[in-house]
Amino acid sequence: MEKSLVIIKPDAVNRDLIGRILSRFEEKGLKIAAMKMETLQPYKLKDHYAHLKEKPFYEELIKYMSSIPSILIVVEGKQAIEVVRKMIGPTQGREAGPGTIRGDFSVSNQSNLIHASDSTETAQKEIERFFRPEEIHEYKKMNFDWIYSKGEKELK
Ligand code: IDP
Ligand code: MG
Repeated sequence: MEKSLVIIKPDAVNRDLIGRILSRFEEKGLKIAAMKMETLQPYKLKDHYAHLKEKPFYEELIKYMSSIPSILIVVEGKQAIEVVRKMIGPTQGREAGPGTIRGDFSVSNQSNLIHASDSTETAQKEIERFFRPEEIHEYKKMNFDWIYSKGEKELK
């Protein structure tokens, strides 16, 4: 099944939103395959945000993201990458719709609480950037048969 990298960012940790954000993924029926707390080092963040190197907010972004610990999570489920991106909402907190994580808890374009992978390629790279293979867990959940129907078996 598909895996996505989620980061509960320093602003969410600071605002006591770890539990509420994590609950959303559990309630949706997604599986937590890995999870840890880490203060992200600038060298890793520079890799992670390489696509934004030329942006005027880049330095501030690296500073904010490395300021205090983040929660790193690998979320697993059928079409998890797209499902999670929909759950977090668009980048700009003020534009994110109610019901999305950013829409419900953020009014900022930078302090937007959460990161999630945006494609299959980036998800794989991002998971490898932040997790060692042995930190990712394969296990059977009791409620699995109630979360997907038999007909969805072929979905990745
Ligand atoms: P995403 O997190 O929704 O995928 P990206 O464009 O990949 O958005 O940007 C990564 C992060 O950079 C955002 O989540 C946000 O924290 C920050 N960011 C993006 N655009 C701006 C901006 O215009 N001003 C300040 N920070 C920004
Ligand atoms: Mg992005």
